[in-house]
Amino acid sequence: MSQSSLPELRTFLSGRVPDGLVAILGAFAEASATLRDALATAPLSNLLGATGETNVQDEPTAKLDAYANQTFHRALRLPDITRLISEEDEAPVELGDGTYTCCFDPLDGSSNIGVAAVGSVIGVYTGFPAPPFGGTPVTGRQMEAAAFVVYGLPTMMVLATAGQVDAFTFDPTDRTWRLTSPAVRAEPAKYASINWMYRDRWSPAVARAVDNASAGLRGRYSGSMVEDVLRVLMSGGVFLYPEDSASPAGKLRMLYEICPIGLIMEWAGGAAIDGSRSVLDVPVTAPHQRGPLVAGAAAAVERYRVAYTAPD
Ligand code: AHM
Ligand code: MG
Repeated sequence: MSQSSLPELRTFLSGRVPDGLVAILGAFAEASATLRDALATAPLSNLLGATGETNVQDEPTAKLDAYANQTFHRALRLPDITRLISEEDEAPVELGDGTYTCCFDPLDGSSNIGVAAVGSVIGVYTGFPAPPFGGTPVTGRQMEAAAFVVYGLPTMMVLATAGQVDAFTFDPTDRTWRLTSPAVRAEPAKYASINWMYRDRWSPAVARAVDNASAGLRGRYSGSMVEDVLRVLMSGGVFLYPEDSASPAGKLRMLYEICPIGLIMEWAGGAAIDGSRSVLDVPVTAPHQRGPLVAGAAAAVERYRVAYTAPD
């Protein structure tokens, strides 16, 4: 049953952020709703499986990766957007001379397509250097907003605007996003979320930092960062994807995975670091730059930092 008394996303945003940003976040939300419908019926509509191609990162492209990328590209051709950077595109797509650069992961958690929750992530940046991107570094501090969606039941969007984090639930009866958790605060740690099967790949510093951060916590790991981060934020915990011998720089990407989660965590009173410093202070000089991520309850993240930076 629809709870139409709860504030709707565009009403919530209007007056709170500039009109251009209202349009961008509204378009992101609408595209996410379209993607949610496609995901809900994917096995019935021949949308599962691979396209047979690989993306810029040499990963096989799922049909839904391609569909999701197209959906966000269509939605985000807006006058206030200068360029779009997507996980699925080799190069930034230049649009015009607007204020914002939108960096997005159209479908996060691709290994879970058809079997478990997946999501979408966006970071909205200002002051991005003109192309070719690479000379002047960008940092996550340049974001004015960030959001991620988890296509589960319920389908939820966590949104960081104006220094605050709020969570919205998609209402399929009238296709609105309604504010269901205002002013979210990162809960004290209860869960640790990491791929423990990679322990043999960790350096001694990473191994002792993981142990220090996760001591006394319960384990939960889905393989979809968005789902794991939602749990960490709402139920309390720490999400970790450190660098390892297979991904020496880390696996996750700075602009459209790590930084948006970093902004959300910091504005919710939690923390997000690369091991020693906030992920929002890491200079980024390439669209698909990778990094390590340890994000969640401030005390657990601090336990990681202390052990990681201690002398061997
Ligand atoms: P993707 O954007 O291609 O889906 O990759 C990112 C995903 C994250 O959602 C998740 O945390 C991680 O990769 C899982 O990786 P692994 O299977 O190595 O644990
Ligand atoms: Mg991803």
